[in-house]
Amino acid sequence: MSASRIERALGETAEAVTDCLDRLLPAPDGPEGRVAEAMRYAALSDGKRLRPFLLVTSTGLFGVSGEPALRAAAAVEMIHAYSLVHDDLPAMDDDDLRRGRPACHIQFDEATAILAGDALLTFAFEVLTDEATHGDGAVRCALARGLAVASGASGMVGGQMVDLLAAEHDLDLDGVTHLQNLKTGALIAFSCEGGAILGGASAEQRDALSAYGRDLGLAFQIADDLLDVESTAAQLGKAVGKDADAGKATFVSLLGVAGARDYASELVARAISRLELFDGRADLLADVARFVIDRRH
Ligand code: GRG
Repeated sequence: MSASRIERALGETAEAVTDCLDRLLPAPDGPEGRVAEAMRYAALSDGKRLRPFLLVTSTGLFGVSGEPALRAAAAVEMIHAYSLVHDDLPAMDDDDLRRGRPACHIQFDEATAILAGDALLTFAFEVLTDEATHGDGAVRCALARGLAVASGASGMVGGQMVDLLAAEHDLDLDGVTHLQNLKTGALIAFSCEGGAILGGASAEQRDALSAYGRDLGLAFQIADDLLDVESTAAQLGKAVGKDADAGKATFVSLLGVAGARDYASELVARAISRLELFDGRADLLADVARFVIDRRH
């Protein structure tokens, strides 16, 4: 599949998931309406919707599509949007620009941004545990548990903690890999495994998708590090070069540009090899893995 076809597939899912988010997110109403406004500002802004694409495409492998897949994908994107809102706060990365426009705390204010992040986090679980996502309570419970583990102290939040301390710790390759597996990788891996849960996959299929997601998550982060040194803020719609300025180790600082690129390609090849048991039916996941390291934003 050519780059433009995978871009088109990503675009179609992005549109459907954004439409689902728009339908699900509360409309601003009453004295508390400002938090709904900030939630919508953060979640409906232009993102690649990579995690929703992974979830919808993985679910599709098992013949499940439509509203259940879109709702689960929207829940994952809510968690991602919350993490970006909180990451941009002055107490964390202190960034003014996100997705090419003012960060949530600049557009609103810090307290509103904290509340909007909190509300996106909790609303994700409200959506996931609703019967409209899946009729079987055990499936809803497995989805909620998986997303909680990926987002919490042993996943994304834990990774953010390591990241905040990284400037003082001189991390080596194992240290940076651990940080990024938690901070970025866990949610990407869940996006793939969540599709297996929602689709009723076998344990073997679920493990394969989870392993694919872990390799892809790391490759995605290496590509992000490469974009960070090779692009401008205007191209990415967010600040660049902050890790280097803060003296934090990255895959690029540890391996060099060529070494990081080679490592990302190796991870993508390994990710794709995890899909062999789907006999060619997971071609779209193979294509998106290649796209992740070739992307320009
Ligand atoms: C505050 C709990 C908490 C966590 C923050 C994910 C994260 C942890 C911070 C984001 C900071 C960052 C730039 C991480 C690098 C990789 C990454 C997650 C980039 C943003 O994801 P994309 O490229 O963004 O998928 P879009 O805007 O396309 O959705």
